[in-house]
Amino acid sequence: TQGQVITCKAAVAYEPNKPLVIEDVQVAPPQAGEVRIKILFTALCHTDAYTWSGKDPEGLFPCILGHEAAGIVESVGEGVTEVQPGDHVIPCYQAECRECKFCKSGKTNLCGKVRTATGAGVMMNDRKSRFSVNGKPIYHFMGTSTFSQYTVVHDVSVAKIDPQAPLDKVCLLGCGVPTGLGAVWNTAKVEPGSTVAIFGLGTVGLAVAEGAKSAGASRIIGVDIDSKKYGLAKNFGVTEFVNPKDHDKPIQQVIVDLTDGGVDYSFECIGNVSVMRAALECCHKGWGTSVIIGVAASGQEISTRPFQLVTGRVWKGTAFGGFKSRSQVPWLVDKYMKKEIKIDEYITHNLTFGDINKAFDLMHEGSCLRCVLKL
Ligand code: NAD
Ligand code: AHE
Ligand code: ZN
Repeated sequence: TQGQVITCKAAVAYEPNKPLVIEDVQVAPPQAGEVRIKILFTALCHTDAYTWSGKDPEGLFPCILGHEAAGIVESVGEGVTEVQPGDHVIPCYQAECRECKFCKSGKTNLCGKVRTATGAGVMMNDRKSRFSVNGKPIYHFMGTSTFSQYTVVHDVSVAKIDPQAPLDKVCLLGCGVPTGLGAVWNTAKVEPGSTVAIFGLGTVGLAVAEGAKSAGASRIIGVDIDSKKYGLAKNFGVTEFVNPKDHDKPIQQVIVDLTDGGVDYSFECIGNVSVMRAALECCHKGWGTSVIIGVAASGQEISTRPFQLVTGRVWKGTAFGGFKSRSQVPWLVDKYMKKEIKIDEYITHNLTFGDINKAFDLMHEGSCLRCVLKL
């Protein structure tokens, strides 16, 4: 198949919120600096639903969504040296070129090399898509488009992993689990004994709990409007549960009262701007740090009294938990293989690719964390 167009099944999002359509899609061969991957397993992340909803300012239609996956390299374009056909890989929406201003700064995991193309749904080389249906182009998404049996990505967006690792599990290391762990370890740098509040106990929030537990946090307060999340959350390290619906007081006040003035660290894992405010304001005066992880819709803005920052609270954000993707995803895979981090526990459902619309329905049910699809 090398050098040839591959026809395979992909789930195409033609319009916001309209069911995805499983189509025969043509996938062009990889050009210079590109890699074509056979995707074997993909999970769904809340961000896929966000873009599908039409609220993502970078959302383009028709497109192929999906960014939490694992597969095997099918072929590589000219000049690709770090992976070859047969390598087991995880596509990374946050690239790492190791050459740009961002990569060289040592201050961030963001990479500038292909970001303009991935935000525009095309490949960097010719600013065109490698996907088409009957000659009509279909946009890429986040530089990954894993809801397809074959996808083409930039070489700077591919992490080569241990071939022994089970791809139906480590696909989760493409997004949600590293994001939560890294928010704690890299962005907040939670110290032993710290108090932590987590808003939103989906996969990202539970990975924050897992990270906080491993960092030695003394109290891990989980906040969710769905009380079903508590039973689950205990297994990930959450020590106390607060449901905002059980209180008349603003949730920030509830947490300040519970913690003698506020928590040392808080994390927003929902994408709701009023919760982001509460997460900042439940932090302790003088040092409390709040990390925004959730992605909020186009047009939404955060606000608080500047006094909150004047009096020492710190507001931060994180993308992919601050992890350098190509360098650190293989390390996370190794940690999973050594049983140092969980993955299996986040997978509550397994379905086949044809059931992808059902998988999105499940996402809105409290019992579903991650649903893994076999392609
Ligand atoms: P999810 O839908 O599985 O989890 C969200 C949780 O928030 C659910 O348990 C829900 O009950 C709860 N919730 C909703 N509204 C609430 C409210 N008002 N108060 C308290 N709890 C509430 O989502 P996920 O896949 O875990 O992703 C979480 C967020 O993180 C999303 O916004 C996603 O787009 C974003 N995300 C960001 C990054 C990043 O790199 N920054 C990476 C992955 C995901
Ligand atoms: N296009 C969106 C951006 C959404 C966003 O912030 N994405 C996160 C990853 S979410 C993964 O589930 C991210 O990594 N952002 C940094 C980047 O470079 O995109 C919008 O709202 O505009
Ligand atoms: Zn995601």
